[in-house]
Amino acid sequence: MTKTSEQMLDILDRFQLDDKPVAVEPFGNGHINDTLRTVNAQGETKYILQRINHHIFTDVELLQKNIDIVTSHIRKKLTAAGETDIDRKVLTFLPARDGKWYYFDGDSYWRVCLYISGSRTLEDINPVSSYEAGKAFGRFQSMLSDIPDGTLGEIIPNFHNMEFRLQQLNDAIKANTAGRFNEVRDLANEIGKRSEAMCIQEKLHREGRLKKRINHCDTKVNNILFDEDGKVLCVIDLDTVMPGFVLSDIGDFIRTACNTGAEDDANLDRIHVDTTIFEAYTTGYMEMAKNFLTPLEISLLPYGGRLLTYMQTVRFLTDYLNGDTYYKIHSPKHNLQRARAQFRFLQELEKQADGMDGFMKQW
Ligand code: ADP
Ligand code: GN1
Ligand code: MG
Repeated sequence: MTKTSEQMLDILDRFQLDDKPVAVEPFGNGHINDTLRTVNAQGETKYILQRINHHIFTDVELLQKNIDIVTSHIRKKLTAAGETDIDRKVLTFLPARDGKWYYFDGDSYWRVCLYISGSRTLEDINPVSSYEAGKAFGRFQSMLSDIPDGTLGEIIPNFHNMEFRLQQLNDAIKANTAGRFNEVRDLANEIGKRSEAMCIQEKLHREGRLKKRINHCDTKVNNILFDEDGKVLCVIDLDTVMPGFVLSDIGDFIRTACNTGAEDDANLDRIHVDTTIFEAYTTGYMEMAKNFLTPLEISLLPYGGRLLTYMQTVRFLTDYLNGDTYYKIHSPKHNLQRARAQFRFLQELEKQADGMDGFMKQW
């Protein structure tokens, strides 16, 4: 349900805030939650207000508990490392007046965090910012690596489980709820050809050769805040931080940052791989992560890019077949356009696979 500005200001008033917002504005372009920023009487932004998509994050209590564990843990690590300006280096959520980390208005769930001042997201990443991003995600994983098993709940079960995602696609094909299968038969065939090669993580895990670690699980470029000088301030969008395979995080970064086109590019000829972004990211990432990764994980990192791109093709296509029930869409065939663009990027990554896999040999 759409809310008026007045209703949103009323929602903000349910939180323990020091500053008084007088207006809210839509902000960011995520596919799941609704993000707004506040404006005070001086025209300054102090807070981010988000409506949590509780159809996807069905256990909001667990969601916010996980985020509290993660942000408190990082804060402790940053303090111990003698970092300054910590409020700009980790997200700070603010409690509601009743002490909870969210407010339920009878219809939607809301949360508020501090707006990180002087921050921006980069749409066009270059090798320097990519190297910084690699260090940031390596450090992020490393800081979370000592959270004991079982502490964080698996907020969306099987989130990056490829076998499960293929099962969902097969179910969607069988049900053909929206009557769209004929239109996507070609793409479904291409997906089918690669299914075995794309499920090796689950197989390696069953054989005891690949363990689960705490990952961010949504390392899109726009989930990193940079300062004016292109240095990383903070990793944001912590909803999906949970145990998973380490390839997820480098994978989603390759998927979004190394693509010379857009995630949903209508012009497939714009889609190529910028390998300089991959090399810079991997160099930064390995500086932080090589002490905890196994040789098998290191060799598989570029495969992570192919895997996450394949997975995203499958997820967008599944949603298209189901009649667009998961991702926000901005045109009737948006999910199909996204799926086709992701598949083209996968084909481009496949062409570069030998070079990218070979780059890992130096470690
Ligand atoms: P979504 O789940 O919809 O992707 P995000 O938490 O990633 O939501 O927020 C969407 C956008 O809002 C981000 O890409 C970033 O530009 C901006 N943003 C989110 N949180 C903050 C913050 N604390 N400070 C500054 N900008 C933020
Ligand atoms: C969603 O919320 P956002 O836009 O950062 C999705 C990711 C997908 C991504 C594709 C909870 O991320 O898993 O990779 O869209 N988040 C969830 O762009 O499903
Ligand atoms: Mg985001």
